[in-house]
Amino acid sequence: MFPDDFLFGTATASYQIEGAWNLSGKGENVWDRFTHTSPELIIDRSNGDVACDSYHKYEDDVVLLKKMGVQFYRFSLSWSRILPQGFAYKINPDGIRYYNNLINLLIKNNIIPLVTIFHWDTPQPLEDLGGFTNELMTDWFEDYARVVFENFGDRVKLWLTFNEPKQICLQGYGRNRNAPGYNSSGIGDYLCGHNLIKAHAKVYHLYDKEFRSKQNGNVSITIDLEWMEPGTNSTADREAAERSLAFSFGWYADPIFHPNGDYPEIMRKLVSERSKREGFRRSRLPQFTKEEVEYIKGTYDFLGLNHYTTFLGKDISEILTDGKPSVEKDSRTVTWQDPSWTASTSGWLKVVPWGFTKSLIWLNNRYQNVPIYITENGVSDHGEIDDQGRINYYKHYLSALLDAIHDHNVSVKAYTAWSLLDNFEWRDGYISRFGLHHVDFNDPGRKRTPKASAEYYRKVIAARKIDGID
Ligand code: PNW
Repeated sequence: MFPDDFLFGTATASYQIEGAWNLSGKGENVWDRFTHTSPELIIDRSNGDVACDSYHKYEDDVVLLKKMGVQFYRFSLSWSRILPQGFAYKINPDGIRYYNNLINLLIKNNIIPLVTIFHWDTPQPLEDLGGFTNELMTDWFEDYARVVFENFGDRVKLWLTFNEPKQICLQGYGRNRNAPGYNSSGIGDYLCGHNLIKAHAKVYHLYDKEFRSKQNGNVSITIDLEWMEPGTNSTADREAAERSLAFSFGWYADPIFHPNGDYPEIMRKLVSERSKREGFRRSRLPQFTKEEVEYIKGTYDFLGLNHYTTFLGKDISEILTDGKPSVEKDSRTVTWQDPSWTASTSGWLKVVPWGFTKSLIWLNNRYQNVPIYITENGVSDHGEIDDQGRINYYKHYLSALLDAIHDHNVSVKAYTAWSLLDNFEWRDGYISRFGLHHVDFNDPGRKRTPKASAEYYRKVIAARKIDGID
């Protein structure tokens, strides 16, 4: 059984579902720009111009949520819909109205809104000034967050500042996989991370200072964790797997959630050493001042976790300094996945339920029993309505979650299935489908059809257990 106060929900993100990319006053964001100028980087050359058209069909979405019986709905705000230029001098009333309508309808239906303030869609005018490589982004993000708290904070009590900083920085600034498409591995990605962590802390303090006493909500950040299992039992590989977790999850989580604050020590040491060998005059990993470490530490009310899959990790002890720097080289590990693990349509996503239990135990130890909200978990396929593979995935991952709760005392408070709808899956366009509901992207009405997994999830939520449900 799931604990009595455990919450079930599902999630989406603005660029992936809303469409209406240039309607009702919305400004251009980096995903608009990226998909319009580099369609060849998207598998099916598609974009989010219309997507699920949830800008016009949010009422239908709420009906689907209601039917599944979820207790909360996680969605994200489009910064450029609210502030078309990115800066807070010009607020778009239609953008505010859209989110007010959605929030009010959710509340009327007894569904708690869990709001992600930023899920990857930076306003283009801010990206033109460097985006997350510009330290002023911390101010611009704070200004945006103030508008958001002022307009929605009377009803929204659960906030996430950022979704998956690691993906934003590694894929967006390090290796040109996601918008905005910088290619600055081992430099731009660290710089992005540095500013993003500061922006998060600033917004947490803003909430504390100006909003918490009246609004009484909870604020955190969502970080994704891919479990790292040692590739062999050797000490070197066991240390490598641990190092890889420090370089992936610890990078973002330690400064905020670890009692010592700051980046993991091993990360500071290895990046600094390698930078020196490469001829850099200073570490490619920026440093927090003592004051900043204290300012950032503890800026959370819970931990938001996205978890999908597991990798194997292996030590590479030789220190090559040829070619481009990279976070992976800095961490002195290589990672891969076991070809025998069940695949999905996402290249990186293999079905490994035990990795979920191990992740949660690891988090519980490292971050001292922090309350955890699972803010994403799910699997991709080709969009079958009878999606037995997805049911199987949820069944086994939920079971792995229950193991963590009951056998290892991990304090998990909520679970979010990604995603409510088939949607624009970033570089995978509309080819990889994560939805509990099928969306017909050839239909101008974007017809939604519940998959078998939606019915399965409904039953799990109603019974609050997984045994005996199929
Ligand atoms: C997440 N990885 O991205 C995002 O938050 C969602 O917007 C997205 O649709 C969903 O997962 C499915 O892709 C991730 O390589 C992308 O481990 C890649 C990884 C993890 C999460």
